[in-house]
Amino acid sequence: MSEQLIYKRTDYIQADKVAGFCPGCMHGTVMKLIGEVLEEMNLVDKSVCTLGIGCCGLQMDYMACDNITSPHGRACAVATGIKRSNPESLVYTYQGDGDLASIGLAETMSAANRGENFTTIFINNGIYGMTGGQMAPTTLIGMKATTAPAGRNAEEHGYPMHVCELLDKLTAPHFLVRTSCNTPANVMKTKNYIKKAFQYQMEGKGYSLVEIVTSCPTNWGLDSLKALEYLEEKMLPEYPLGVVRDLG
Ligand SMILES: Cc1ncc(C[n+]2csc(CCOP(=O)(O)OP(=O)(O)O)c2C)c(N)n1
Ligand code: SF4
Repeated sequence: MSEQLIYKRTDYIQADKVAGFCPGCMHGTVMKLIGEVLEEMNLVDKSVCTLGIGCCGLQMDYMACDNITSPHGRACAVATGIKRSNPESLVYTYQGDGDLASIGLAETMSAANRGENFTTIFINNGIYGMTGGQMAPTTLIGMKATTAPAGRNAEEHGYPMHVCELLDKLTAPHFLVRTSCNTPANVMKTKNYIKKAFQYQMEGKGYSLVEIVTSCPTNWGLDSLKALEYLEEKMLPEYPLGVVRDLG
């Protein structure tokens, strides 16, 4: 009987690597989706990832495509240089919310405002993951962080930042969407959004950002399943899913 291949690991992930992300972390899921999209589009060898600093940057240990780790927050500036000097490459940044929306907000806004022709994959887990749970711009009101042990309060810390909606105030961005990987259906949607963003880039249509609302069970102090519940009950009402802008 001949064998039928029904699933194979994406070539974008090095064959000998086992993911070291915490149980329940969605970085690994998103990484797999990016790999599947690049493979389906035949772009693995043409892709360049500019990584932010944080757990998002751990991807460099696993991926089998060109990548560069940017100084903290500067992934969009680095991607600008790479894409402008290699316009035929598929260039994307992969950044957490501390990296993209805190120390890197200026670079993110400026690249989006210039309509740079690359894609940002933005992992919004509401907290600084790698450094142990400090408050991020996306931390929810009432959510505990090591720098807000009583929970974020608006008076002292301001409000959770909605990156897609902020960028939607700019003229240039082509595609802005917020998605999640909390259910199989949303995993598939996320894959399709990443593919759409990459397609737009290859058609030269300008800046796109795919925000993915994810969990950080370790720094949320929850097990994987409870973290999923928290994501659905608390994160998604604050960060509603859907297309914010699609210029087609
Ligand atoms: C200039 C600079 N400041 C601070 C740090 C310390 N630092 C490393 S990762 C990080 C936060 C990362 O959080 P996030 O972007 O949310 O990514 P995650 O770990 O959740 O994927 C910080 C503050 C650094 N590496 N460089
Ligand atoms: S600390 Fe959080 S973001 Fe980092 S690998 Fe663990 S669960 Fe993922």
